Amino acid sequence: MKKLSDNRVCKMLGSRYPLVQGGMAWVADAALAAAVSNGGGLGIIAAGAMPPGLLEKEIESARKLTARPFGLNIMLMSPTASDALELAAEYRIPVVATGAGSPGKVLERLKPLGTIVIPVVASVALARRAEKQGADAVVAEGMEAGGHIGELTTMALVPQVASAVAIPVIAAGGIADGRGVAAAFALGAEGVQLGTRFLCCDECAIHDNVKQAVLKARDRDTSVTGASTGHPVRCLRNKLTAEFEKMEARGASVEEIERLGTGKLRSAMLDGDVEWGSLMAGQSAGMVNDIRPAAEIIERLFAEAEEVRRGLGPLHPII
Ligand code: TUI
Repeated sequence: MKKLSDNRVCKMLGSRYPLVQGGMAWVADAALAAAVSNGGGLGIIAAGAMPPGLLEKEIESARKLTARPFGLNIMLMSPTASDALELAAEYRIPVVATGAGSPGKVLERLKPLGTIVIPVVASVALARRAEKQGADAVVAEGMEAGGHIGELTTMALVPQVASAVAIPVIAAGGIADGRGVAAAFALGAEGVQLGTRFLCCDECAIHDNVKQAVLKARDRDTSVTGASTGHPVRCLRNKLTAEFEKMEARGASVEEIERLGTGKLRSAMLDGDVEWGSLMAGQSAGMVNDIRPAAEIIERLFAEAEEVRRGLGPLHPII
């Protein structure tokens, strides 16, 4: 029987479980990353649009909070992406994840240093390109995820990416419990990435209003806005998403739509503005029903997944 220690994602990340925490901007700080790494997964600090001085402090703080490896997420559309890249190199961050763009420059800069680079992709073409450019693994993120998303569902994306590349595939989008973890592995993934589930953990420092909104959310409480700007984003529905929908329906300009979004993720996550803030969260919000320590969430996910795996009987009637 395969041992958990044979898992390529665990080996690559130096983690007990093949789990990566999503690199959520204005959410994923040193405290969250350290809690996930201490709990057996790979915690990630999201550089987002953080000024370099602040990001440096977060990296140093995470090093004090955990002796385990942790990663850095670089959002490629951010104006501070190149600063984050230089800090990743300077601090020899062991794992760097990228999102919202092509990771060519990150791979060029960090591969010679031995950094594990894991681009988040939303299509087979980008997964193939990332592998050719030297990526160590890819996160295949379905449109069930929160924040900036692609077009394919996790169910359709993960097996197609897994067939297209030889490097390990980490599934993301719509996973928040052990059933999702087991399903991801059935689709060909060797690891999972969860974001929304970690919004509701004790160590996540976001405003309590947002945690309560996630706990309250049901299956149809997210919506995708911004498709007309080329940057579709999934959030919990509120006054902001309703206004986006109105603007898009009347054919507002990209500039006008983007202006409405400016600063709204920060005002949600830090100030708790759940009416007009951008409550980026995935469709799995409907499955998040408690706030627990990160380590307990991780243990529970894999205990449940193992139960699901063992409980799967024959998948067709035996004649
Ligand atoms: O990056 C994410 N999710 C994010 S980033 C973010 S911050 C933000 N703030 C305001 C507005 C918009 C974003 C919030 N959520 N997920 C990873 C991801 N990457 N999903 C989809 C992609 C992606 C899309 C296109 C990756 C590459 C890509 O390539 C385009 C190209 O250049 O070929």
